[in-house]
Amino acid sequence: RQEIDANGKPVARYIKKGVRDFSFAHTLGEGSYSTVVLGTDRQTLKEYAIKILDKRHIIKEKKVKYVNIEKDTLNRLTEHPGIVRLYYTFQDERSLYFVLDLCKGGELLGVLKRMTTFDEECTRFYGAQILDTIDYMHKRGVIHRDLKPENVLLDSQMHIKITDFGTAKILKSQRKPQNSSGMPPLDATDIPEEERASSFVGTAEYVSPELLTDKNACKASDLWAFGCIIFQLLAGRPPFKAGNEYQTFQKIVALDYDFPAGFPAVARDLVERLLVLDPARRLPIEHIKNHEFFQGIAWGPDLWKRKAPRLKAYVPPPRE
Ligand code: 3S1
Repeated sequence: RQEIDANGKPVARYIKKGVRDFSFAHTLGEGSYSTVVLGTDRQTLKEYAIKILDKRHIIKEKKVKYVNIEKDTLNRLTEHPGIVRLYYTFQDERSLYFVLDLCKGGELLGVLKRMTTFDEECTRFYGAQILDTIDYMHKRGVIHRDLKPENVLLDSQMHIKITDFGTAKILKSQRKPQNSSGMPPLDATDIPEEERASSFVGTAEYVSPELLTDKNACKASDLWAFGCIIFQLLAGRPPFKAGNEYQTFQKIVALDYDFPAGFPAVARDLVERLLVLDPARRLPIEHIKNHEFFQGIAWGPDLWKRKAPRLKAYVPPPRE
């Protein structure tokens, strides 16, 4: 808002948005600690997804820290089309409000379930958008720690937007030290750091083995989850799945999984280089981008100008 001060000089005054600036419609989703509602800015008529959190419930359930992590990470990740953008936050006596990008296409998981599987072209497109977004997050010092097809939403263009940063981790140092030894510099943020009170474990099927054995997540933990997602898009099911969480964890730490018959060979090679128990030996992002599976992908901003491919299920070649 442009206003005139006491001396007659024009000043830009920022006016904080509040509950009264939006009209609320139907619920888009409900979680354990929040409800997401369709909201419209009364002035611009732009539609948003508004996440509403009950303050008493958040305090009672000791989730204050996670609400702050979500706000802080989203405020750090504002310049990328692959991340659900946080526009405004405000509160009233009862609730906290996060005004977010509306994702009309819903969850990638829902789309995948309707399709059963994705063909190689769809998997390449959605895989590339997810990887480009992970690359941006990691460069901004954020590890998501709970990547899965439920946390990948689709906008009206059927482009992805990653959500749910409540369990993300903000890395402290982002500096790469100079050295004169001729050795490649170690990136402190690539080495799992000690985390005392780390009781957090993401969704069982996508949890990395290092989280289960050392209680430590690093950037490469997101690439393990990425490998699980690539497998799931083509196979229609995640690689590690069992009757209960404990059995799923046992499969993960034993790298006990199989490719369905007819799984494409090039994609299999990529998944095998991502589902590697030692996080230090997992394919780094730059190598994933250059893997044959992603041949022909233009990385960077052009990836977000492309028209999404028509959804098609994977049809395995006939067996001999
Ligand atoms: C709770 C449970 C919320 C829905 C739509 C499951 C989150 C949800 C949601 C949006 C968001 C889901 C977040 C940002 C949205 C997912 N933008 O449109 O279905």
